[in-house]
Amino acid sequence: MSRHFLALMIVLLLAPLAKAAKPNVVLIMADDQTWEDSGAYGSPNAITPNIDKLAAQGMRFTHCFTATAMCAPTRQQLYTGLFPVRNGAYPNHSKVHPGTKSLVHHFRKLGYRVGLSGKKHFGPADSFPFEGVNGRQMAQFINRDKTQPYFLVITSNSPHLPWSAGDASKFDANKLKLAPYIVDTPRTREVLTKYYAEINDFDREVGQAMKLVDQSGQADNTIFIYTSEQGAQIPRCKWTCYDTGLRTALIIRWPKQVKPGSVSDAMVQYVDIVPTLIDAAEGNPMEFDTGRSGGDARIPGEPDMSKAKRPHSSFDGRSFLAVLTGKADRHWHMVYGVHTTRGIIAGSESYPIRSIRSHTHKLIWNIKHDQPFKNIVTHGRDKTFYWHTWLAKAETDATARRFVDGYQRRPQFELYDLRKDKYELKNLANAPAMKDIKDDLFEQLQAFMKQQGDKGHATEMKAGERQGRNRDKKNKSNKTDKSNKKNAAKLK
Ligand SMILES: [Ca+2]
Repeated sequence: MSRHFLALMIVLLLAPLAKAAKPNVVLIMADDQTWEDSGAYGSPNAITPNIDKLAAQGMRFTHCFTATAMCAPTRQQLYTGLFPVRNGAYPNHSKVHPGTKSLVHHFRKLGYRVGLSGKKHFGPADSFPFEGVNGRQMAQFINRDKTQPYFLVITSNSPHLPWSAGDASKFDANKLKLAPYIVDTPRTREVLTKYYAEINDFDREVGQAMKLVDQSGQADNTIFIYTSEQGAQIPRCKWTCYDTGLRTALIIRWPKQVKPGSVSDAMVQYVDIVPTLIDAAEGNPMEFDTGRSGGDARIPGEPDMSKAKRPHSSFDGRSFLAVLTGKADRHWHMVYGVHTTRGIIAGSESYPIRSIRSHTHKLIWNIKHDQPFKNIVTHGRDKTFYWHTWLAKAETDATARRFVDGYQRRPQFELYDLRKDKYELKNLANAPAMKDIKDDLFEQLQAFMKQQGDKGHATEMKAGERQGRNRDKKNKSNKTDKSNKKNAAKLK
C-alpha cells in the first residue's frame, strides 16, 4: 500500500467526521449599549472597527429585541429561551424558578463544554452551571480539546456605568450628534464622550475574541455572535419599553453558512437564540425540556412554522435558522416587552410596563400610570451625572420640559407608528383613526400575558420573591431617601 493511498484513505475516513462536527459558539455581549450605538448600526459617533468588521463578515439583524431593558432579566431570558415572567427572573437582580434549565444543560446534552467569562447576573447556580472561565483562560478553554465542540459566553461590563474605561479624548463633545430623545446640554455631551469611549473599549474586547477564534484554526466552524444587550443608562433607553431600551444589536458570523455582509429585518427575540443554536447544532429544539411548564398556549405573532408544533415545545422562543441561512426573511409578527420597576435602585413602588410591537406599530401599556416613574436617573442626587442639567434646561426650554415630564409621568397607553416615528415621540393612542390598531394590539398583548401567567401589577408586587433574600425589605425602603442615597453611592 503506497503512502499516498494510505493518506487518501485517512482523509476519506475522516471527511464524514469533519462534516458532522458541530459548530462551536462564541457569544460576546455588551452591557447597556443602546442598539444603534456602533458604526455597523449607523452611529455617527461610535468608533467600533471590530464590530463593523464582524458585520461585513456575517449577518446583521436590524430588528432583534430583548423583552426587558435590564441586565438580569435580559441575560436569563437569553440563556433559558423563556420570557421573564415564565422563567421567574422578571425584576432586576432576580433568579429563575428552581428547576429551570438553561443553555448549559441543553448544550452539554449535545456534547459541548459550556463556559462563561465575565458578568453573571443570574441564579440559582443549579440553573446556570457554566464552567467559569476568567479572561486569561479563554484561549485555553477554546483550544482545550479540538474534538469536542464548545460554547463560550463572554459578558463584558462595558459600557455599563461608571463610564470609566477607554479614552474619552478620542471624542469631541461639541461634535457629537445627539439622538432626538436626548436633551442637549454641555454636561450631557461631556458624559457621552465617556460612554462612547467605553463602547470603543468594548469593541477592543470584541476584536480580542475574534482573534482567539482565528488563532484556534476553527473559525470556519465557529458561530460568532455579538449582541449589545439593552439600552444605555439614559432616559428612554434602559428601564423602558421604547425601542431604544428593548431593541438590541445582533450580528452573527458563521462562515460558509451565513452570507457575509447580509442584513435581515426579520423580527427576532433573545428567547429565540438558544433554540436557533440548538437547531444549528443539529438538535431539535422541540425535544428539549426547559424545566418550566405552561408553554402550551400559542403566543400571538408566533412564526407560522410553529403552529403545529407548539404543544411539543417547552421554549417560548423559536429557531430562526432559516433566516440566518437566507431561506426565510420573516420570523415573529409581534414582539414583546415586560418591565418591572419594583426592586430597581430608587425605583417606584410599582410601575409595571408591558408592550407589543409589530413591524409597523408599538403599543405600550403603563399599568400603574397614575404613579410617577422613578429610577436612579430621576433620583438625581448624583451631581456628576447630567439629569440636573436637564431639569435646569426644562425651566426655560419647552422641549426639555416635555422630555423631563414625559419620562416621569406617562399616559396609560402609548401608540407609535414606527414607520414615521422611529424614536416613539408622537403618541397616537388617542387618535380615533388608530382605534382598531390599538384594540387589536391590546388584545394580543393580553393573550401574551395570559400565556406567561403575567398578572401585571399583582405580578410586580411579588418582585421581591424573585430577587435575593433581602430584596423585599429593600423594596419597602426604596421610598426613603437614606436608602436611595446609599444605593446611588453603591452604583458609582
Ligand atoms: Ca445591562
